[in-house]
Amino acid sequence: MVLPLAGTARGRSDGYAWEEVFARLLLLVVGSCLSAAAHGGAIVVSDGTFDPADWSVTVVSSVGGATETVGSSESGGNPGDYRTMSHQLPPFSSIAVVHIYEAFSYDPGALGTLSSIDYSEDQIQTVVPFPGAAVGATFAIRQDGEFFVTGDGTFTTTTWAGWTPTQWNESSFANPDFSETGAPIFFGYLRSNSNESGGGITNEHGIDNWSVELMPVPEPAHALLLMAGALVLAGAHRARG
Ligand SMILES: [Ca+2]
Repeated sequence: MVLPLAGTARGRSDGYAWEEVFARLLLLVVGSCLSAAAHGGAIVVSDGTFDPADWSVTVVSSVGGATETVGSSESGGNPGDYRTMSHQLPPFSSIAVVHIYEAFSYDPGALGTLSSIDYSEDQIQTVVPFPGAAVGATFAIRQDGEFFVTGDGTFTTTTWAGWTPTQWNESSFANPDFSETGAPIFFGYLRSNSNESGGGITNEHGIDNWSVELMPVPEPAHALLLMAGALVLAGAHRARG
């Protein structure tokens, strides 16, 4: 059975056809811009369950044989599941480890220049080597294989506590590229520790409710195109009427 090609086979002898075709093409362009503009609002990426498969772990510094082991717990979080880390620190040792959430990246080329970042996480120490022991914490990003960190979220808490630092932008980091020519950006966090004593120590801690809120720069060009499309459409309709 052959379906009739309704519409497409109909001849156009009036003078408005090309105007309408142009208007429809523009509408298509406007439509694709609309989908991009939808990203003009904030993009929130968060993890409160911490499937190990979603995260990479990179030891960026280790002195004196310090190590970090990573795990997950199905209870005791804030609430439920959380991500566990344990630092084993021989005498006079130190370590710094970057954890990156690999399940999402922000591509400025597709989503637009990244304007600002709001970050928050919940922290806890579950096994402290001595009262008042601290764990170093910062926010971390990775771009083009390079790590950049910012903020000081060093914590001593032994109950869940939130770290909600100030809003960041490109200048908060050493040398990343948040513009449309920048490579995709990945997000995570850093943990560090040091032992300046002559005895080995272990420090166990956790993270929950890791959350990144990304704000792209609004693009006024889209709004202008939208207006142009609407005007051409209005013109085409007037011509037909
Ligand atoms: Ca949780």
